[in-house]
Amino acid sequence: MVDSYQPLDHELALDRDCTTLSRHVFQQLQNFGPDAQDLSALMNRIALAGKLVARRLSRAGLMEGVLGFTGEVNVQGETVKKMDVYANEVFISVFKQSGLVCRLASEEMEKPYYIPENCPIGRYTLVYDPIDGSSNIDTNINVGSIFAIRQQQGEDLDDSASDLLQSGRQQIAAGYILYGPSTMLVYSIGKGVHAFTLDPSLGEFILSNENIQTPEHGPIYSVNEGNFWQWDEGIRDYIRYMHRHEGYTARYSGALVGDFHRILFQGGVFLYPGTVKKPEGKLRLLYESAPLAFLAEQAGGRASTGTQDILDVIPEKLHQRTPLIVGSREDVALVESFIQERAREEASVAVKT
Ligand code: AHM
Ligand code: MG
Repeated sequence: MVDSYQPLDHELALDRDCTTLSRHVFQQLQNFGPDAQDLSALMNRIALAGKLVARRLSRAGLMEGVLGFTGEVNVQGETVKKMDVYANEVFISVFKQSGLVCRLASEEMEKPYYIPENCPIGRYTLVYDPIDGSSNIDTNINVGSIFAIRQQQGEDLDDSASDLLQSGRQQIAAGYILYGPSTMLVYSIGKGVHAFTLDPSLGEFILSNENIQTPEHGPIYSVNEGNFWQWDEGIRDYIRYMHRHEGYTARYSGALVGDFHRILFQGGVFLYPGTVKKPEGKLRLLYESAPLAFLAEQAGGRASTGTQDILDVIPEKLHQRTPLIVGSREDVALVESFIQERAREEASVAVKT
């Protein structure tokens, strides 16, 4: 006869502790002052948006008007999915009620969205990608939302949002929601990186992984190799190196959040380099690369353009794109070494000719 299963103490621990997101923010800041209240409320609002998006995604194939394209093209020149529009609106409506955010800027809106009724009190800006990896939606593969919170500086009376054109080091908080087999919210307020898993029966995000540390090195490289023919030689050299050395394996889902999540936990590197025609690459600095760079650094990893830390890049425009190399310190450095080696060779050829 098989003995009945007796859970071990540590297996019960998560259920017993039930650390919620707002409690976790207060724990980290170790006070209940106004800034801690704000951050806790902001994170709660982001969690609410995540739950609303997750709920719709979980039944997408059964509902009318959820999957497919709207027929429109966004400011990035990309076709818009119905879920992109829905998720963008969810974040707006959730933050309209918050009283805390005066301005939202997203991938789906050419200009920031202002909430004038919040402006006298709400001094924060939310930058976000409502649905990252939206080409995955119609085939029921993971997607995500990426966010960062910045303190609004100045009055922004001319709608220029010029104070957003500052480096990623100005981010107060950053994170993402991953809509995968379970929905997870991963965030940092500059005190490590922490992951919460949505318990659908409670409707709450519960702390599941505290102080995540990315390994110094990992086996995974994550890149769209279909772009090989368009890359600079430095990136091609790196990929050839991957192909010729033992101990590496490729993983690429087409959704940055999912690919980054794997590397955050298991190590390795994600890259979306520029191409010869588009040296700035595809990913957007303010609401894709910089938030993930913030998390990567907080978890002991790195994020680079190939020549500069992502968090040091000062954007010139809201929807600026940037090459992104992010993950374990050693693996990011390896990619950079190939880029820089080629740059040196090209410079020395230029000097000789
Ligand atoms: P999106 O935010 O419009 O979905 O675009 C960003 C996505 C990333 O999630 C992903 O890493 C990349 O674009 C995939 O692009 P590609 O299909 O060119 O590999
Ligand atoms: Mg995106």
